[in-house]
Amino acid sequence: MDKDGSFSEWYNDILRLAGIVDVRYPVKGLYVWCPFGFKIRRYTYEILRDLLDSTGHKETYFPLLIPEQEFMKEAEHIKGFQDEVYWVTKGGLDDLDIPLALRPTSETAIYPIFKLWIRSHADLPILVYQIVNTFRYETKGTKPLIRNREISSFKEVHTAHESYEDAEEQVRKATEIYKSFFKRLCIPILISKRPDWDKFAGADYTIALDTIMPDGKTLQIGTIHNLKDNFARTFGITYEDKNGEQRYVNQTCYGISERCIAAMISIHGDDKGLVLPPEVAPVQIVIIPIIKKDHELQIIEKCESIKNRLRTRYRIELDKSDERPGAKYYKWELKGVPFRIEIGPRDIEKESVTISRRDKNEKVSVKEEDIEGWIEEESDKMVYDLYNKAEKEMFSRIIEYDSSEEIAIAQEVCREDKSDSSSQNHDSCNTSIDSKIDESYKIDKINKRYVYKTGWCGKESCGTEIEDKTGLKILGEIIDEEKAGRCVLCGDESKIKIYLAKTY
Ligand code: 5CA
Ligand code: ZN
Repeated sequence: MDKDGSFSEWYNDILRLAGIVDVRYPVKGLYVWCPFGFKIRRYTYEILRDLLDSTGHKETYFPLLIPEQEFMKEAEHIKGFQDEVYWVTKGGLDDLDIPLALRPTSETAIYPIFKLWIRSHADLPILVYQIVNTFRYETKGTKPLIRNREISSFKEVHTAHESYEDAEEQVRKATEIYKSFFKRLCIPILISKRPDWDKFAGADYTIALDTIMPDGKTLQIGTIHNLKDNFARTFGITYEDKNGEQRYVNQTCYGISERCIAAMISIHGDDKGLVLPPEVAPVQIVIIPIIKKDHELQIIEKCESIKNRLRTRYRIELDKSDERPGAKYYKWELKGVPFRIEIGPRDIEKESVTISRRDKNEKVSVKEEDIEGWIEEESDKMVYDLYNKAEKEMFSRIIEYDSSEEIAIAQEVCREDKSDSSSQNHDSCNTSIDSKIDESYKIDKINKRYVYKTGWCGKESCGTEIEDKTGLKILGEIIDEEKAGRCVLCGDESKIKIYLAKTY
């Protein structure tokens, strides 16, 4: 496998070879989770559940089917989703009286019930979530775990509050929760406020979390929406405040999908296969007996006894198959097992074992009685190292510019991209500026596919022209940044710093 050579080939290979998903299901955009992949999903979503449960969120379940009249209530929401909804129109041979939408997301399933649940300020805030499948008839190319038509692992939170300020506060809390979540997956993120034309359908504003994938394109791996009272007005969700007056609630919703697993696999994986943070690894330790003649029984016994000792604390496998040790290493490296313990005659003599860490190329001899302590410490170090490596890589791909000269370089990147058949719609970026760009600099840019940071005056007309000219997308206003600068297009003073990127 050659990750740097062709990322997209590497990605498809690893999904298959490591047993994450089977893409051969005969409906476009629907994928089968294989047993190993499903375990990664389980441990990953356990983190999410844990973070939500410990911050006052309650898990619920709302139905998959949404009656047409509820779905059609919120004008902006419909506009945003009408092209993506699957409809159920028949029950057996009969036409249904009321067509039913397969949820593309659950606002219109949940909010009519919020209306029934919420009476007074004492009922607020409400924070519920569900982890369900949703369906979106995606027309952009589908890609396993990244752009599904059945999103199998959609975690959606829906909240209701007394005031707009409370909703804003919830957006901040959600951002912190998502930061912790991605930190535990060792995924660095960029946080920005999406431009108005790119916000969630029906929202007041959208905060998005993106990460940079190995091919330099950004992937949106989470979004947090302040819905203001937009849906409350549509669905009539009111409460009686302390003075006995009826008021609309203010709402937020925020979601994460299996894209978090796509990002984790892509960012940490290498040419040997998966690299997984211990917390989500289905197998955390593998023991490999190094059998030498005459010692077989003794070695196997030692392996069994160490396994039994460790298995109360770790997900552990002992590989007693007939394969050669080299073949076993290869197999478990592909699966991203964080720690490999080898035990041979020499180790037994020394009352030690030989341990190696998946993300490092070294073997360490550890005293038998110290194994737990060592693993504990190295687990923390591994998480720290994985995160820092990924973050360093991410920052190395972000460059700041504020001249049109450098926009031209972005254009050049874009022009080169047109030769790669996967990209389309960038007809406006064919200006020739070869003479102005140093060749090696240009090639470096193209290979790394930079994300740009620049100024924007905030005018939509400038925004669309920046996108057109560069063939890149505005991710949004960078949160928590000094804002001074100039609009890269019109030169006006800019209040806003933005990221520009090629996106998934
Ligand atoms: N109701 C809101 C919050 S739950 C909502 O639906 N937001 S969303 O449309 O932005 O989706 C939430 C997240 O799901 C996105 O940020 C993105 O990471 C992920 N997502 C969206 N569409 C797909 C898809 N087709 N396949 C996989 N993941 C997706
Ligand atoms: Zn401008």
